[in-house]
Amino acid sequence: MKRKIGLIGGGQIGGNLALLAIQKQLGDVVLYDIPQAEGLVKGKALDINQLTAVEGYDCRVTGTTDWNQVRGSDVLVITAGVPRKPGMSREDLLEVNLKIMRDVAANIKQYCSNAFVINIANPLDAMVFALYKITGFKKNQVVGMAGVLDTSRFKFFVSEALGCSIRDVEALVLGGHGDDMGPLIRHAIVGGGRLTQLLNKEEIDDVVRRTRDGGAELVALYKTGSAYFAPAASAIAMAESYLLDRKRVLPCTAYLDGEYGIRGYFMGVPAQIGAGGVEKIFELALNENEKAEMDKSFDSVKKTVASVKL
Ligand code: A3D
Repeated sequence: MKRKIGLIGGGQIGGNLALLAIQKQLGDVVLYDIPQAEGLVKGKALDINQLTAVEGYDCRVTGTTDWNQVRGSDVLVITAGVPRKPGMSREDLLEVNLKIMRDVAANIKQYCSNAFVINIANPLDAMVFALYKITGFKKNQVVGMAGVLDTSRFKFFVSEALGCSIRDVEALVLGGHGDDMGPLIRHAIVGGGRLTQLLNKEEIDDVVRRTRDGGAELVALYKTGSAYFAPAASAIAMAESYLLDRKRVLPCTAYLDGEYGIRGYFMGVPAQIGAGGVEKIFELALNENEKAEMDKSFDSVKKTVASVKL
């Protein structure tokens, strides 16, 4: 039987998620949005369905404003929420997006109690915390997408700096999805060699700065919203690992229950995603500097989460 992928929010990222899910033939897609956006999701669904003949895809997209059609989804990806505009921080979105998350999470609880849920809406770490609390779902069933994207940006800037294939860059970004996210320089490997021996300090600082500002750089370019191609591809990698039980170890915003000395919060860490959802958290041996960076990032996450009134 085909799997069912529910996409909550049919805007820029939602539309790209639908397209990628069909191109990868992960299952049938339901693209949900509010009644004001009915034409948008019905249009995107029809448009994508009209390309299925080109490559012979057997999966289909349904655009809807009715939660009944989302019912029973195997995996959900949430993009319902407002994106940043130039000059805004992710935290500036908290109030407006929390209101949306209250509605979305209550419906998820009612219609999709067995789904694996991936949140993308910002501020990411606080929104996934709210989602977890409102649904009351198990800790392995709820996760946020940020680390795959931040890590992909990190790898891209490394490959650009070295002029080498991105395939041979191994790297990771830890921590919250904020301005103090932590690209792990010491753990970055290119073709078996350490990044620290391949680039000088200024070059590495530049890669780190561009990774941290990766989202803001796109907001400044787009002017009316934020990144959407790379965020969609990143969430699809997570959904795919769940649906196909790939057990990939991906940087995800996962619930920490003592790992990294943190309990009761969601933070970006390497996590194994398989049929059991978040099956395992990988704890890296961090040095003093890396621990300090993780703590700093955690302080920012705690501060935003403290403003989450459910
Ligand atoms: P956009 O194109 O505006 O789409 C958002 C959609 O959500 C719109 O179509 C809205 O109609 C819809 N929506 C609003 N309220 C509801 C509701 N109650 N139920 C269902 N749908 C609703 O935004 P986007 O797709 O560019 O971005 C979506 C979110 O992702 C924003 O919060 C961004 O900040 C966030 N984002 C996160 C990352 C991360 O890496 C974590 C990257 C890029 C964007």
